[in-house]
Amino acid sequence: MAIRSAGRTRKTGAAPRRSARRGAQRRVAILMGSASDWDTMKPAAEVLEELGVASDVRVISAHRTPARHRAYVTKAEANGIDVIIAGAGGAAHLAGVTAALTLLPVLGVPIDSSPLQGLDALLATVQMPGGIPVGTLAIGRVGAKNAGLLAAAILARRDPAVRAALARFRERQTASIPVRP
Ligand code: AIR
Repeated sequence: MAIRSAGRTRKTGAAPRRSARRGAQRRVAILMGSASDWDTMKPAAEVLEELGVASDVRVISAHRTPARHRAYVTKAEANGIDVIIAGAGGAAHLAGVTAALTLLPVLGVPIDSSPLQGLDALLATVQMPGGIPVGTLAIGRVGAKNAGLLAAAILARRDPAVRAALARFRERQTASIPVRP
């Protein structure tokens, strides 16, 4: 399997890539419309890493890099990707066009990067025409975290190790909630 990790990014100069285990099969793709989305999308990669699921993180814009988008998404299933998470802000068409190009489940994260604070991205991501579904999460970092968890839950149906990791995550979360403030 020859999915490369993401290259250097235009704005931050940092390489937004993450893998739970070096050399592990990357089963979840995390796409974002701009390198400026990385801070918002990072919780998806972090929670997947916590669950032992490797992710392939890419800056891919349906508008600015349409050829890169098509090339990546149409080969994703053959490259071993099981779920695609797509986050974008503004006129956020990334998740919807991704869903149109693949049979893989696509989870959309609206990003609050515009003057409309993500409401535009939420509507663009969630209001898909019948026939091409996008599972849309909440706006921003919480949505990204939940997209990672939902991707893991999808994998968990067929992967007992991911299921066990998810169960441990829930147990830790429950134990961390105080009884009183
Ligand atoms: N975007 C990029 N291509 C298409 C869209 N919708 C989004 C990015 C980002 C916002 O435009 O997902 O949230 C602003 O991008 P930038 O690069 O100007 O910071």
